[in-house]
Formats: sequence, C-alpha cells, structure tokens
Amino acid sequence: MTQPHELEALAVDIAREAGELARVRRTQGVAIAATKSAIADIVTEADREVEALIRARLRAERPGDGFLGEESGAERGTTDLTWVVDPIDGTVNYAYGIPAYAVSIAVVTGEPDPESWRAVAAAVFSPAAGELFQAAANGGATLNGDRLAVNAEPTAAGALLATGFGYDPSTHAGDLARVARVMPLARDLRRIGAASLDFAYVASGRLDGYFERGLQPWDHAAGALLVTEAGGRVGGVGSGGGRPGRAMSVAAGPGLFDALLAAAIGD
Ligand code: LIP
Repeated sequence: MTQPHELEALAVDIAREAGELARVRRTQGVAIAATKSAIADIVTEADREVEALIRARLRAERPGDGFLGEESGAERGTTDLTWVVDPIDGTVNYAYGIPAYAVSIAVVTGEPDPESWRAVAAAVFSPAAGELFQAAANGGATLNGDRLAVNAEPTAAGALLATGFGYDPSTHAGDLARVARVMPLARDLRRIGAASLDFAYVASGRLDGYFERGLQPWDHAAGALLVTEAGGRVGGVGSGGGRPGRAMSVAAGPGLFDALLAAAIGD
C-alpha cells in the first residue's frame, strides 16, 4: 500500500514539472483554445498541454489509478486511488498575464465523488510566485518546506476574506447578495481568481477565510486538504457543515468557520 507521503512526493514532483511548463508557455504567449460553460469560461492550449503532461506522468508511475481532470475528463481506475487535477487553476488570470495561477493536484481514495472521497495527498504549485504548497493526510501542510497553520480566529478588525464569481453572468446577482451577507464578518475582501490559491492562503494564514459558490471538484480537492492539515475547517451545504462542492465551498480557521458558513449559505 503506497503511503501518503510517497503519494505527496509524486504529486509535488509532477506539479513542479507541470508548473514549469505552464510558466514557459506563458512567456511564449497564450492561445485561447476554446470556451466551455460560458463565453468567459476559457481553456488555453497550455491548459490542455499541461494536463496531458500530468496524465502521462501518472500513467507511467501510477498505472491503474483513476483520473479526474478539468480538461480531459474522468477515467476510472483499478486501484482505490483517483488523481484530481486542475492543470492551470486561475486560467483567466493566466490568459491575461496576472501572476496568480497554480497547478493543483490531489489524490483521493474511495469513490471519485467529492461528497464521499478521502483526500490522501495534495500539491498546489504557484509557478509565478515560486511557491509550492503540499500536504499528506495526517502529515501536516507546508509551504516550501515550512509548516502551515490557519489563523485560529480573526483579529478584532474583522476577517480578511476571499471569494470568487462564476463564469455565468446570471449567477452574479446571487453572488453579490452573498457578499453583502458576509461583509459584516469582514475587514476586507480579496478576489484572487484561483480557488486552489484561495484555499492555500487560508492554510497559510494569509486569509482568514474563503467562500465561493460553483467550484468544480478539481478546484477544491487539493486546497481543502491543505486547509484541514493546517488546522482549519472546510465545508459547504449539507448536514454538519457538509463538504466543499458546487453549491458552496467554505474554508476558515475554527473560530470563524461556523459564522462564515452560515452567512455564505444564508442560514
Ligand atoms: C477558477 C477558480 C476560481 C473561480 C473561477 C474559476 P479555473 O477555476 O479557480 O476560484 O472564481 O470562476 O472556476 O476555471 O481557472 O480552473
């Protein structure tokens, strides 16, 4: 049975190689390959090339494992492991040249369903910042080797929060109403544009909390493990705080989580 720290090491190695490819392609100029769920939901040639590199590495080194990727879809495996991959999270930032994008790689056990899987290891690599966030189940989370810890609770000034907005303009009114409900908890709000980095910044104490509706499994799979291994909580809609998912994803330290979740889902 492959141990979490071994899977973490592989995720890190692949994330570094994939991130370097993304960084180089960015310097060479980015071509939009297609749009997906909405005209604003773009995919670049680099997204596709980076995910192909990740899949090739995993086929070679983890034959039989399952795969769930943003650009090339799902493939059931014959082992109990599934790799959940966003090759370039923050694609719009990447296309515009904003240096806030990341390769997000998680490996999970159980059914490849975010409602039930258990994350085993994760790597989130921000090539533009040279920052590699990583975690293994029950092994803690680190940034470039330094141990991470969430902010247990916000300061008296209020919480520094992050959120995001979907690609579908018809969802923006609801998203803005959610911001209005949450703002009484906040000192200020950030919109970074890459969910995996939002989660990583909560894990590292750069943010007190993060909330967003509409995330895909590959947006939150790795970042959620970073947060829980750094002493934070993640959740969404459902009993007991639920799990991150399309309806809602929330991440925060223990002193903020319940209030942020209630405001974000409108309880
Ligand atoms: C993005 C997320 C971001 C969200 C965007 C988009 P992508 O993922 O990281 O938090 O606000 O709408 O879903 O599309 O760049 O992989």
